[in-house]
This record gives sequence, C-alpha cells and structure tokens, in this order.
Amino acid sequence: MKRIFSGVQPTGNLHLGNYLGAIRNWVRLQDEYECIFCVVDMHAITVWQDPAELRANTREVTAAMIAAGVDSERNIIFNQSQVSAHAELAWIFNCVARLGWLNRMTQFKEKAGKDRERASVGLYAYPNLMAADILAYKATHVPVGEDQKQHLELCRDIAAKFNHDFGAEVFPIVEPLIFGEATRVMSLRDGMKKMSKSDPSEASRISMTDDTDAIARKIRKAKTDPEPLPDDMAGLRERPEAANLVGIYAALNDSTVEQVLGEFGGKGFGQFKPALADLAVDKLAPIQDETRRLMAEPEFVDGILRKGAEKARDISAPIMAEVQEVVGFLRA
Ligand code: AQP
Repeated sequence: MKRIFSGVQPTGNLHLGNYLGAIRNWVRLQDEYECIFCVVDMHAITVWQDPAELRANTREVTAAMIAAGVDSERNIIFNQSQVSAHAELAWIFNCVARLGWLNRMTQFKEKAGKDRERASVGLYAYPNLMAADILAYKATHVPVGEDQKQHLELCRDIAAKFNHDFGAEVFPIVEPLIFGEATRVMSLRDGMKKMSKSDPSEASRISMTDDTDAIARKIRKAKTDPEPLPDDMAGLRERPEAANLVGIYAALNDSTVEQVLGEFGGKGFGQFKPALADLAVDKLAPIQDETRRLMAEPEFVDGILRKGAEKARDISAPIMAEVQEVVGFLRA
C-alpha cells in the first residue's frame, strides 16, 4: 500500500514556500494515496517557541492546511505531540543513527550558525525525529520541498541500518516526492536564500496571512535586476531573483516557466510584478478567508487534531509493538 507522511512546523505563519513546495502538493496527492499530515510541534521546539504562540500557531497551521484544500475527513491531520510513538521511535533511532551522519546535515549547520555549542540537542537530532515521524507509520512516500532531501536520505539510511542490525525487514525505504514548479521558493530579498519562516525580514516572504496590500507591496519591493525578462529558460541563468519570481508565477498559475516566459519575455519587471501580485492575491485570498473563518472556531480545529491523533495512534501502535519486539524490549 502507498502511504504518505508529511509535516509542517508551527514555527510561525506559513509562507508561500510552504504552500507551493508542500501543502498544495498534499492536496493533489490526497486522491492517490492514504495520507497522514502532521503539524510537527515537537520539531518546532528544537528552537525556542513561546508556549502560547506555539499553541496558536499549531491551530493556525492546521486551519491553513484545511483552507488550502487538505480534506480532514479523508486524511489524517494531527499534531505530533499527541502521539507518543514519535518520541519513542525517535529515541530508538538516536541509537541507530551515527554521529557522523548527523554531522553532515546542512540544515543543522545553517540553523545553528556559528554558535553551535549553544544549539539544542534537539536541533541536532531533528532528522532522527523526522525519520521516526515517517517510519512510525511505515510511510512509503514523503512529499517535501528540495530543502528536506538530505533529511529523507538520512531516513532511508536509518531504515536500512535498523533492518540490517536487527535482521528484520521492519521498515520500508521511503521515496521522496519532490515536484511542481516551486520546489524551492527563494527569499524575495535574496535569490540565493530560501524563503523561510525564521528569516528576520518580513519582506523576505509572503505569509499566508498577508493582506492584499502587503502581498502587492512585498512583490513590488522584491529584489530584481534591471534587465527585462528573457524569452527562454537559459536567460534566467545567473539571475536568481528573476528566476524565483517567474517560478512563483508559474506555480501559482499552474503553468510552466517556459509558458510564463512565452508571455512575459522581453517585458520589464514594471509590467511583470503587478501581474504577479494580482495572481498571488487571486490565488491566496480565498485560502486566507477560509483560514480566518476556521481560526474563529478553535474547538472545531482542536476536534480535527484530536480525531486525527486517535487514527494516527491506531496505525502506529501495532508498528511500535513490532519494533519493540524486534529491539528486545520486554512487554510484560
Ligand atoms: N522556501 C521553500 N520552498 C519550497 N518548499 C519549502 N518548504 C519550506 N520552505 C520552502 C517545505 O515546506 C514544508 C514544511 O516546512 P517546515 O515548516 O517543516 O520547515 P522548514 O523547511 O524549515 O521551513 P521554514 O519555513 O524555513 O521554517 P523555519 O524557518 O522555521 O525553519 C517542507 O516540506 C519543506 O520542504
């Protein structure tokens, strides 16, 4: 059976990168796979989160997922900390993964920065928890943005080493699903940096809660170069900011970069940016309205997470029993 697991951190407002790189793809995959979507609050606390904000963000991210079209009846939607299997399996994986593997993770290096000694142990072990998230359900496919590719490779290594060490075929080797025209949406202020919730500059990202004016202003002020748009993809080489905006347009418009350049090639950003702003508002406004409506009903959102956690426990419980048996934990 093909089963999907994917997650998003409640570390702040979702942005266009989370939407185009992940959540929109979830909506497309829900017809084809059994899907488990998780608000990964345990991952979020690997860097400091204000408790009240964490709770609010967990509800908001859930609401945005549903507003974007993830069907809470057909799929499982829950927050990670409600299902203990994630923490239990992560500990076992802490004992399977090697220090050398984690030392190679670029996300830790980027997030810990120069002050590694002060980073939390959780931030370092983050990829082991991510492997546990996926493998606690024996998920076979994981839709993610480009930035998570390395963590998924580690998940495959952990599954293979566990199976090898214990001489049992317990875990599947997961396949990443990376698709769409916006697998890596870049910052609006720097085309070499990915759009991220934790970027201190609000102007670097379009948040899913931005109003019409904010979206238009951020796109108008997005960094670009003085050249008009090229006629073909080759002309976007060495022009990261232009390539980013064209990619965003293509993804929002369900078209391709070639088609966008076919329409806007030779035109300047003075023409392209307002068209992009209109398109972004057009596509995002209905999602934002629905998110706001759902946020006004916190009990409804909590109910979805509670029901989702129950279903998630039903799937993970027999898998954890199998893992504990294989590892040699005595269940008296
Ligand atoms: N810029 C991006 N372009 C495309 N996809 C992206 N994703 C994140 N940023 C981009 C994808 O969104 C999903 C959820 O990401 P996350 O919230 O779990 O964590 P992240 O990758 O660390 O995202 P952020 O926004 O950069 O969060 P912070 O700043 O808190 O670290 C994933 O599938 C991811 O690939």
